[in-house]
Amino acid sequence: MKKKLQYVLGLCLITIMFSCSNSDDGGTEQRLEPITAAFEATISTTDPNVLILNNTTTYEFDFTSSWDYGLGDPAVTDGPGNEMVRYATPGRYTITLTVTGEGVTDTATQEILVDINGICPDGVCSPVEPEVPLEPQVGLKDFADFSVGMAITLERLNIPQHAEVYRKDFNNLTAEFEMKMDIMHPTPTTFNFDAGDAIVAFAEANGMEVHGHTLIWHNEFALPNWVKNFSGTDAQFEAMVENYITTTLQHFKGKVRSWDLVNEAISDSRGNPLRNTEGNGLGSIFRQKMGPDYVKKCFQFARNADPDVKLFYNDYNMASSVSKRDAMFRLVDDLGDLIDGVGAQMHISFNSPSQSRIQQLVDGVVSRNLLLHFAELDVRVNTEGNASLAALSTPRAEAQKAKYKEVVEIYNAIPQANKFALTVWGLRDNETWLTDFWKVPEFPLMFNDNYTQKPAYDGFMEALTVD
Ligand code: 9MR
Repeated sequence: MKKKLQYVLGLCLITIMFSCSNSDDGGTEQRLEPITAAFEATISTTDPNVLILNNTTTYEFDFTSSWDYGLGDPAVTDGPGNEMVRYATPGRYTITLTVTGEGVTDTATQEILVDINGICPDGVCSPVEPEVPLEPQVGLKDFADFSVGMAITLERLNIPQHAEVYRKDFNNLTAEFEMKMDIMHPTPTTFNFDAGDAIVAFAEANGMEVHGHTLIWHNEFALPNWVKNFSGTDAQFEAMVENYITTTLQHFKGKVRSWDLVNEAISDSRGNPLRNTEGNGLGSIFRQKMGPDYVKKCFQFARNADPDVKLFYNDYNMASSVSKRDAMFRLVDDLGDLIDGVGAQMHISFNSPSQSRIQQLVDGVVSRNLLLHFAELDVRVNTEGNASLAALSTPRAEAQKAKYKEVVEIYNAIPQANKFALTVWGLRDNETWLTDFWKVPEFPLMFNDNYTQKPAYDGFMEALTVD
């Protein structure tokens, strides 16, 4: 997103060395010395995402100048004074200054890189520097013999208090939305891995893993419009999906150790068939265009692209619904060696599903020698749907703690060979997706809005540390 800033006064600038190249230096015989475009670019010291552009072109006659900031917008006329342009999103941008004088046009260009710290000085991005705490911070991850995961957004990685807790307690990151199809394959001819790359950079700088989520998901919030309204043949659709899976997996090869390759393919309706043509956003364009074997096809494409990455099928309500669980196992059994693990989303409530139902699901995964990911854990407390619930009561907080503890105990007890990760779906209660979804207040996570730990956190910790 471009934001041209209006403030000019009082800025102190760090000059950085950007060299500008000319596309045409003449060489033919001309009566006049041709105009030569030139500009300087400096990073603002008050906002590391702002670039200050100074058109330094000089010419003895009148001339016009315009900028293309590389943000996908039309070129703009150079105004008086410096131009201040904000590059909010990590990526690679080419800035072009075009000048025209006495019928001759010349351009100067500069490429810049932007990461989660802002514009990279000299085009060199540095990994995010961990804020080294005075004393080593010990958290959940230090007591677990499996990865302790957290759902993050790129924006929150940049908030220091968030980053501090992430580093203390978690060692596996799942992007809440930045590694879905609408972001990674925004148009038929383009891919955009900038946000995913920035998340990987944060993880690498902090000794964390990244769990990729999610490549194939029917959900309208994760699909680009061009896929929803795909205009080609079914064969073209399938070729597009193969190319998407291949390109994405190869891009993140060696950096993202696991992927939810297919997400929520199974319908909640009677018999739990694959989602297909049902309306209200519940159907799957992938099933419609690629046929009943589409899940297997996708796993095969992925396996071809990267034989080493861990591939998961991820879905919800598989502990609470026996029929859905069984449908999932039929799907998974059919995949054979193509699949490494099952992601069991744990969007649960303080009182449901029961310990034994969760255990049955776990036993089914373990008996198949698959990895188990307890994914997307959050524990609802406002199951009554109380629209004016202002805070979590002590008894309900204790019940929630007990459920967290139960879930972690179940997970911790599985054989080491089946352990993979247990991922919590958000840090603070005020950032849960559930409030939007249920339209009532919710408090399903382990941290309060002020980053203090809730009893739920103690429940997680006790399951790891108390015999
Ligand atoms: O929590 C996620 C929310 O921030 C996103 O806007 C949304 C659409 O991308 O996805 C939410 O996460 C979903 C997850 O990817 C799959 N299982 C259900 C989760 C809640 O909708």
